[in-house]
Amino acid sequence: MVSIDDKLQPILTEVLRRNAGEAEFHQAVHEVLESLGRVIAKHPHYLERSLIERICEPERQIIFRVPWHDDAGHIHINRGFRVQFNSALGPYKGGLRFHPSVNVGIIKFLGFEQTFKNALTGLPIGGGKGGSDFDPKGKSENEVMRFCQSFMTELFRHLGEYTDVPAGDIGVGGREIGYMFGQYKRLTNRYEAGVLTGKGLAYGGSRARKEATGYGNTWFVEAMLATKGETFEGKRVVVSGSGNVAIYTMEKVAALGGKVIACSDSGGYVVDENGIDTGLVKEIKEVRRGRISEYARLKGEGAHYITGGSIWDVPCDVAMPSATQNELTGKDARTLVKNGLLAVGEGANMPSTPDAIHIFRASGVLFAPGKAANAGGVATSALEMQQNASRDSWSSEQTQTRLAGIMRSIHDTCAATADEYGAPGDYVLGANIAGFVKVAEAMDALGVI
Ligand code: NDP
Ligand code: 2IT
Repeated sequence: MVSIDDKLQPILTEVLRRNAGEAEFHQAVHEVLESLGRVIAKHPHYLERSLIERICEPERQIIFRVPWHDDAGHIHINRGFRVQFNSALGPYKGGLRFHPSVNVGIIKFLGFEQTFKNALTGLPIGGGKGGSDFDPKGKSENEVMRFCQSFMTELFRHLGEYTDVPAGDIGVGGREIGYMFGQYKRLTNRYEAGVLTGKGLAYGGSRARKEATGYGNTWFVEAMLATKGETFEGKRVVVSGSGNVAIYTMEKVAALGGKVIACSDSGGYVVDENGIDTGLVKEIKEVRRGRISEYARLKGEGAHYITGGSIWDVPCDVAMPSATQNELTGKDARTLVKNGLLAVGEGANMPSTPDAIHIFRASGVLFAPGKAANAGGVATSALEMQQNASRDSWSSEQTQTRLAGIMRSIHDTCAATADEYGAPGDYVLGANIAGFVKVAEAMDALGVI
């Protein structure tokens, strides 16, 4: 890891002490603090007014029991989380993750990142994140529904369109949001559409929300490539994952003339030199909830499935990690750079390890950090909240035009901030500083609360 400014070291030490064992949270805080040395040199009041310590401490952390019955009548106990990280800019906003790996450190890192990401969108949303160690894989529809209902039976008292507005993340898509919204409505006897986003179009969802994260990341990378006179046309692109973010990244990359040659899930990866057939991935993942291994069997010639090894061994011009945190290591980064990599767009949250980021930055690879590049999902969630508040429903074209404009503006803000702080082309520094300054200014104005 890169060292941080001496004046910030005691803050990091205290975060590590106070949040013992929460490795992912430590990593996320370290990365942001690394960028803030230049800010406190210019604006010492952020340090003097303890704004950095304050921003690292969540406003509220909720941990609760989630009991549910499986189809055979057995009782299971999962753990539910909601970390309400920062509400200086608006109601807490951020997804819910259902995955067996979920723990408080993971939710905290996600909530911390979300706070800066949401600030970068320019929309009035604070940061939060939640979820459970529940594993939706292999569960029946009824089991998923009962789990979602039990989860919401506790969480609902902490939510509200002016308080905290969750959405999806890993393991939580339209189906789960529907069950949770239904239970919230039943418990409160209110049709409070703006309490959750990522809703189905039939009951208050926004057009283009499902596509937003992947499309947004692709537009961000397109803008970054343009600074070097490059486009997606003819580029070989590798996208990890095959869930919501990955699918719509692949769709947009192909629409812009790129060729996606590989994608994955936690079992392995597929390579298709003819270009991944996004329609087939949607059929396997969105309809059948199957495994990516089925892709090679169904597609036939030109496609093969590989277990073991790393998807980042596949030579490409652009890498778009869209599965999970720390999925792209220093070793992977070295391989990618050796194979001629031009750009990285992080669709997932914190998918590159600190080592990997260091290698990309040192090699002159265009690198778009997740908190900027994948902000299109939450930005469109905020547009969903706007539509709900005005009891309106926008066309897909109108929503996508707003989203494209927001992604362009995030790109330009990161680039301009990096220039201002003497690090042209450093989107990590640009995103961390621009996000931090926006939140810190609002916190300062609101007093010591
Ligand atoms: P999905 O659940 O739709 O898909 C997740 C994909 O990543 C699946 O292919 C899954 O494989 C793979 N994956 C998940 N966990 C692991 C793991 N531990 N190891 C290997 N592969 C894994 O989630 P999303 O597409 O919504 O989310 C993907 C990433 O994007 C996450 O980091 C999320 O935080 C981030 N993100 C999501 C946004 C959204 O709007 N949904 C917005 C911004 C960021 P398998 O099915 O085998 O588990
Ligand atoms: O990480 C993220 O930005 C998300 N999972 C989306 C959050 C949201 O509230 O739409």
